[in-house]
Amino acid sequence: MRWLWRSRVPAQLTGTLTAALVLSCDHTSQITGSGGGARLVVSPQTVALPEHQSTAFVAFDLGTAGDTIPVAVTWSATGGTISDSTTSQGLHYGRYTAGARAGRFHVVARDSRSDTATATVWTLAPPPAGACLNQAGPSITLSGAQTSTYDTTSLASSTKIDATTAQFPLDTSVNVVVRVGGGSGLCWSGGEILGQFPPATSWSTMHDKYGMIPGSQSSAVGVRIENLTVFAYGKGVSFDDPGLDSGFTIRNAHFKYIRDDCVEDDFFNGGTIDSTFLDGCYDAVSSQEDPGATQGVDNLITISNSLVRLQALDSVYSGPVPNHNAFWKWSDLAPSLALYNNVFRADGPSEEGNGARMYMAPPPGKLADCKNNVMVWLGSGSYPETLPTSFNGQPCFTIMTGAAGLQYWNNAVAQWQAAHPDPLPDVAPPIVSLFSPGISGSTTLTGAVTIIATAVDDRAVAGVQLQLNGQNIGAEVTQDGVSGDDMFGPTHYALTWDSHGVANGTYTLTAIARDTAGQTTTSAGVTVTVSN
Ligand SMILES: [Ca+2]
Repeated sequence: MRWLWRSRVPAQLTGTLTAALVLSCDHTSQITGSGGGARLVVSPQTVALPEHQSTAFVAFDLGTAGDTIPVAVTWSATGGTISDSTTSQGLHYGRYTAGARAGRFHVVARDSRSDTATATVWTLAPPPAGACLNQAGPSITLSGAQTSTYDTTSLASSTKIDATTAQFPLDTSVNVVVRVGGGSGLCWSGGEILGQFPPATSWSTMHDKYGMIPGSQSSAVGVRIENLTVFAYGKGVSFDDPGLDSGFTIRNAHFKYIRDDCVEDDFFNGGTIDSTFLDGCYDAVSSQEDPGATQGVDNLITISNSLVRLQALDSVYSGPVPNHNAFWKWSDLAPSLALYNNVFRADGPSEEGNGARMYMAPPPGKLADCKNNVMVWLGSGSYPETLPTSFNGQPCFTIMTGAAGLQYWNNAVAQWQAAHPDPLPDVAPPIVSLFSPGISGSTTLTGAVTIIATAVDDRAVAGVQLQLNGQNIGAEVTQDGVSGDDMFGPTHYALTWDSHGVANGTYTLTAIARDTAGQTTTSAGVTVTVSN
């Protein structure tokens, strides 16, 4: 569509107006009027701004030829005030000042024909300042190796749980490692929740394994979760109560190899994820209603300064393995998103599509604000969905691909790790399973075969040694796949081996994974037949 302008548009608004006009071609639902001729437009259509801050809106009638037609406009607003400022060459300006309450509000322009156009204003609460351990309130300290769950829903408001040295390598029978609740303004800082579930563990088992559930039938309004590591659980953190988990913050956290949702927000609470590394998720953030969930369209989730990577898993909800789903698992009833300064990485498309409400781009109509995000796309072809390149005239997503994209991601990870040193000893051995044979591929080995094991560590895998009946075959494999979503991608260690090296017969194949601290784990055995 080509727009013709009778009036000169001020340079500072050109980007905003262009974005708004493009949007208005696709999303006219916010604009009502008599139809048939000019229609009233307000721009920008969606804006986010801090409490008490001001921003400009502009309204004009848009002619059928794409021209602007001078029009008198009256403004009204919720959540703040709007004052009529100037009219120039058909562009009618209003200045909106946000109030002291965070939330979703509206600005309405009405012209002399009683046509109206509505814009959405997201008023942002100031992010929590400083480390939450510095807040005033009662203090609890958890130290060293933890041998049981931490489960309390009776904490006083503003309680600080200092888990800086706590490590939870709990038995795989445990479903929820940490629950905290009871009051508002709780603070959890530090600690490691270390799963020991082999990669072959079924998705249905992993689905019910939670690192942390704040609230859980008790209040955790405004909970702050900082410096937490969760490795190899089904969920990193799950907010599971409508309203009781509102206003959450996850900051400086590291969730690695998460087998379902890295962050689950299926009751549509608003919150912030900041400076956090979601390091291999089946789904990155889920906001898809559970029974009992209420409307979340007035809530906002802000993701900022974070790294988010999807990881193809060996045990999945559906489809051929390995695969992953999407960055956003999102309901129409879910919150909107503000995305600032994040780096995302996907090595392939989502297994499930938009029909399953899996979105590789911000879900339709859910972007409240966006600036300076990078999508590292290491799959084949073009990115599977359309990412917005700009939002209100500012850069929103830049796509990087190939070697340059991988380098950009690796640099971002190195920077995050340098800024988030891990002071604790590595106490968790790796998790390891055989993938092929095991989950995929023939158990009859003939001639040269490629054997693939999947190994992941809370820190780093040093190598994987394959064995037949306890005897090494081949050298230790020290490098997993660099990129890709198939069985040769990250976490997958492949050995090509000539099966003529042993006599025909039946053997037990195992894989021994070793982490950089020297701890080892031997996989479950797979019975194979060598037949040459
Ligand atoms: Ca380890």
